[in-house]
Amino acid sequence: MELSIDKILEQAEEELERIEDPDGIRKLQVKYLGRKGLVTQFLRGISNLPADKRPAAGKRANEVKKQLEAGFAAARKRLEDSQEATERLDVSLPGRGVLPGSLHPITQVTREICDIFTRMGFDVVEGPEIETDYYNFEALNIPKDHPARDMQDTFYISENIVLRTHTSPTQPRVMEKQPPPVRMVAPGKVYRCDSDLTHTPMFHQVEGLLVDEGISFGDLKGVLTAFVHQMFDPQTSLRFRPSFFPFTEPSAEVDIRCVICRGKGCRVCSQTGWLEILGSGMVHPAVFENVGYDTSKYTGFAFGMGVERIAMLKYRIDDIRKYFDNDYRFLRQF
Ligand code: 2NL
Repeated sequence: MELSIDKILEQAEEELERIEDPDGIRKLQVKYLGRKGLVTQFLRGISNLPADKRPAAGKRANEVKKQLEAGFAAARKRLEDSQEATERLDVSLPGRGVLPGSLHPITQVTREICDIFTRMGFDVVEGPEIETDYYNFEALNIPKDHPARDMQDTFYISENIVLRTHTSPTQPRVMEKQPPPVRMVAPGKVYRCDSDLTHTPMFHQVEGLLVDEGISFGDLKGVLTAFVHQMFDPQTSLRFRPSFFPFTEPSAEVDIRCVICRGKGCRVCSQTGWLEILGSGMVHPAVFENVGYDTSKYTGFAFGMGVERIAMLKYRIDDIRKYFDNDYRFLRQF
């Protein structure tokens, strides 16, 4: 008998205390109470003891066996209880709140712009972001040597396919399909090979077009003034400044009194007191000829604006990249 039965008990209890998984309990049980287990072997060895020692040894061994069996059962229960405690569902806990989503500020401003024109009778039309050279440039009277056509400025997919650089190609697509009158705005994403503090390679525009008999520059001024007064403040002053676009003649850029300094001059308006917010003009007759409109009967005006720029002025954001970071702390404010 290498180990007295009490030594075996002491060792087993020590090991049992350190057990942390059911598998460990099973192994211990085999080690002590299995067919070749230490307690079992001790019991078998009793017959080799002197006759007068056998009864006491047998009695003690059976006590130890019972005590160990109880110990294993207790250890199993201890493990089960702690597992249950970690897995148990506390139905009294308050639920996890669902954060309400909201539209991206650029989406909100795009819709606000379109809504103002919708109330004036314009339709909202969306066109493809992947365009042909024809609709993006040719139909709009942008000549082959125009700098906007440069690989440096335009994303070319192939020789004749580009990522649209403005939403204007939507307009000849519409005009080709329907005779005047046309009143439409074209919102959407546009792409230019440009990325720095004030330019992102993708940004958003809303362009507008109105064609009918007898449309004049006065109509352009009236519609764009109504737009500015609804988008910003009804008191906002506007200024129409001569400009040039290949697709309009005459062309005008529209400035508004600086919303930050109200005309005194500040960093945002580069001390001029004015902010440029959109480009516009009377549709060039070459554009009408390209879509088969009778230039002796119809005239029209068109305009285009950058949504990020309008949104920056409206919400006084000083860095265009904030619209593209998708930082929840920024977005939740809208
Ligand atoms: C700007 C200037 C402009 C147009 C866009 C247009 C479209 C057709 C015919 C004539 Cl189909 N013009 N669009 C006209 C003037 C200016 O955009 O600064 N955009 C951000």
